[in-house]
Amino acid sequence: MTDHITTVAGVAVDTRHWIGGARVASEETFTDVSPIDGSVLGEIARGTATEATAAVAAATAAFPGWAATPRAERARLLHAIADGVEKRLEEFAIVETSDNGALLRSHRRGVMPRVAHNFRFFADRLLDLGHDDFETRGHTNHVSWDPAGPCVLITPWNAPLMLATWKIAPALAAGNTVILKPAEWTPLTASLLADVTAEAGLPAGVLNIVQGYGAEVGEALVTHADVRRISFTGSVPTARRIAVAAGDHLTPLSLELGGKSPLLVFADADLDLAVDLAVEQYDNAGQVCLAATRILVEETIAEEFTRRFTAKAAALTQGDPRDPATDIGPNIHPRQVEKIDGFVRRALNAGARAIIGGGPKTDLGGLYYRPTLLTDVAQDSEIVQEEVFGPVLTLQTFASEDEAVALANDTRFGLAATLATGDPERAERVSARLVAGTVWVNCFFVRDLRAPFGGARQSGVGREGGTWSFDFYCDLKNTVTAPTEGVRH
Ligand code: TXE
Repeated sequence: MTDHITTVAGVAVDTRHWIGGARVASEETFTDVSPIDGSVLGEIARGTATEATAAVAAATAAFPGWAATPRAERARLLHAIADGVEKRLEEFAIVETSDNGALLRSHRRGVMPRVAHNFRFFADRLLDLGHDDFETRGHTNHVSWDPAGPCVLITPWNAPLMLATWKIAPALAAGNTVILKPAEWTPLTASLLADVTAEAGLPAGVLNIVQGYGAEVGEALVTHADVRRISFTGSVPTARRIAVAAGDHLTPLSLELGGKSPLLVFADADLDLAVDLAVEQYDNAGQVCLAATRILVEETIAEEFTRRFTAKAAALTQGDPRDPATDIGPNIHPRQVEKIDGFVRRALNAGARAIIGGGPKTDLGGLYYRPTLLTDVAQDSEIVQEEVFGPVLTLQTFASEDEAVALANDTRFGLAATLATGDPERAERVSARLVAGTVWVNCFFVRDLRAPFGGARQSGVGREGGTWSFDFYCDLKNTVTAPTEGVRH
């Protein structure tokens, strides 16, 4: 590493913040380590309240100009950013894989194209955003979508750039300026994005990125008086702290949090499809907020389901996420693996039985956890109620549709639910009764940016996606104009 540039898989990445269109260093740094092999990827600028204040000041200064930029020009710039991401897609993909350990093939085929699509979608959506005009006793009501101001976006490590751009794109499209704080375990692709936005011609201060720890720089951002929106994806305990901090200035919040989503498999389901859906929950080594980690199977087919699931899961390959043959890579950090293993150990001690897995895959080094399926678990036990965020699923059975729905909804979360059934009427009946922000019927992870996204209960507050993103990132204004001639009321 020289002059604040580190080289990751041949790609040069700046390790400093990006504030007001310039690279800014901090006195201190933190070490970014790859979960693939523990190698050091770089020494990253460790932000404090000083950098947080500077970033909010830059975003505040840039706001009037960006807010006044015509929609068509904002949209053009967002498309130019998407072009830049597509041009450097391979670099984004390999740097993200090095940093968070998710599969390179997923980053290439799915995630990074989606990052570009985030910009394109919200650029086009902005142009479609209508104005609502109506009349009241001869007066005109004109409803406009006004930009809100500087937005703080705080993102996690499980899908770093995907989740960051899913917030950045609508915030910028709406005419706001942004301060992004990426997760400290995955700082790199955000820094590459800063380069792309500069190349695309985004004006200085419209997008700012500060690196560092939540308690240090994150806290300083969410308590700042000039911030007009906070959007956060992460854990429930951190969300609580952010909500309390945001309360000081009553800053509007959008919170996308964890889940403990169910997969309901009815006896009338296509069993092979149901098994595929269940095995898919090990994707990204289980580090997916939407993952259906509680498998609920109708008791008459439980034995056959388990037999087929075990065979299918046994065929999964664990290893280096850069290898195209790998299905499951490492988990993100030793602390996470310890946490995952703690959940599993306590469940086993409480009487659970591991149908597969049940511990780390030690021959691959410390960060790989064996895909695990636990049964004989009580509904009120920790393993059924708490988010593990690793490749750990539980299996429970039900005797009736009512029992299935009751088990599915017996959780403090409500992010998503998946059901496998061959009966469309049952699908309709059951979906209507499930408490969840998204319900998938005979499918999983089909996501359209036009749809509202978010969670019920402690899985979140508010919805983003499509027009709902603009609802959140805009201050809606109604201007009422009296007729030029006529009555006053
Ligand atoms: O999350 P945190 P962690 C869940 C998952 C995981 C657990 C812990 O169960 O095991 O959370 O992960 C920033 N003010 N999810 O500890 O702390 C932090 O720097 C402002 C589910 O990594 O929520 C990072 O950028 N910001 C989730 C971001 O918050 C603060 C994805 C997320 O970190 C802050 C990730 C503070 N006081 C974890 N403290 C999902 N919904 O997908 C921390 N941060």
